[in-house]
Amino acid sequence: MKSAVRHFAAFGGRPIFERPLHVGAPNVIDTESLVTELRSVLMSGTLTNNGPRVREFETVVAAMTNSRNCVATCNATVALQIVARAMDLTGEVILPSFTFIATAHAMQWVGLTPVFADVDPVSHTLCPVSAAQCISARTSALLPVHLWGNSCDVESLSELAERHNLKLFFDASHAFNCRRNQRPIGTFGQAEVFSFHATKFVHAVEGGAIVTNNDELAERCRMLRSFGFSCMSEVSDVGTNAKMNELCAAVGLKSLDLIDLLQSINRRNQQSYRRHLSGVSGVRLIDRNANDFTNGQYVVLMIDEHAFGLSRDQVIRFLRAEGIFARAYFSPGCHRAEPYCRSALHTPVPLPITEQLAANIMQLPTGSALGNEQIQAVCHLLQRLHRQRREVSREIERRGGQLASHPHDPLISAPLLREAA
Ligand code: T4K
Repeated sequence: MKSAVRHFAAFGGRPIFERPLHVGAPNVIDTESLVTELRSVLMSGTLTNNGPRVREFETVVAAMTNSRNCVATCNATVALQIVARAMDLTGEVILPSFTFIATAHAMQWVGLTPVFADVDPVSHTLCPVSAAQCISARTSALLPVHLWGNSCDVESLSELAERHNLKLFFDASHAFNCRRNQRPIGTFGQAEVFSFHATKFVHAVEGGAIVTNNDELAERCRMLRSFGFSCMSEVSDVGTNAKMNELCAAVGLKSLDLIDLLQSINRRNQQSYRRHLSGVSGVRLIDRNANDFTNGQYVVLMIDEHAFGLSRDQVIRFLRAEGIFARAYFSPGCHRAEPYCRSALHTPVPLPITEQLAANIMQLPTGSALGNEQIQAVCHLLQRLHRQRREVSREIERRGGQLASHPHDPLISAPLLREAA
């Protein structure tokens, strides 16, 4: 039990968790049956190029999202590029700045200009009013993101896209098996893209999927995914290699088998965090939208520095020193990252909500690696940091901002320059 401030690992005490807890630690799949399945794939002689496991994976994903078509890919980043190419987008694409950099990079990579709009302060998804202000003669599409599994304001964004004759496709990397007003994510806009990266609650080690009800678009995506081949030897477009392989598909299928269990674990963890953090001033767990069903794969906190007594960055440093590897997704917003920060073209409107979220939002570990005991320890630490905020701030100041890091922390330690409140 840590009682004096010198016992905090950031001040040289012993970390609570020698083996760190991660945001995004892969959920454990039934290893025995997975190994049997992987052996059978390896023995089958078909390892990639639209094999039976990939086709089965696509069938399952299409069924679960109520979509007519699913095109499995090697990851979501390339899937977004393929959709953009398949829809012949040109010029500018409007997307939120408050997202993983892959959303922006995917567009830039295919020669489009990402233009950043602000997000809604409650759902953290693309604000239709801000997006409307970004529309120019060069805009060809809107690319909203269902961040944390929270659905976008699909109705307003569809109406906006229609009014300006823009394509609409969604980055649904966080939102597999989520629903908006009972309707599955995967059926909105011209297409939606999921990620099945190892850090996602269901995963294929690396993987992505394009889902669409537009058969023609699906066919084009399929062709672009495999070098632009329209049949075995005929090339009809400049394609890429974005195929999912059979081993990844086999992992993905096993992971999908466990989806109910993994979702209930996430929900249980969310409730546990909520219970233990209620009453801690300055810490707020972000809620899902009222009519959404979400997969709960991100535990997202807002730190109010004034009320909590320490800044978000300071809280993260203290947690990480203890082996609780909290993250600050997605700080700074994409508009502050290279190369977008260099040109006003990318940021035509002010982004006050993005700035605010990027400075105050953080994520805590969840998933099958965590039980109530670990969650209690994380919350207890937050409670203690708040209770001892004044002594902690004084001690940070005394040390000139120099804090100790966890021995396994890959983030380079930097002095804390900001003053504690
Ligand atoms: N759009 C959005 C909105 C996204 O969030 C993402 C990806 C994409 C598009 C693109 O999807 P993909 O092309 O990746 O399919 C991670 C993931 O790499 C990335 O997929 C994810 N979003 C993003 C939010 O988080 P990093 O750089 O934070 O990953 P990394 O390697 O630091 O992993 C996080 C932690 O998880 C590690 O510190 C340790 C733990 N971990 C991770 C892996 C991979 C493990 O314990 N074992 C593992 O195997 O980006």
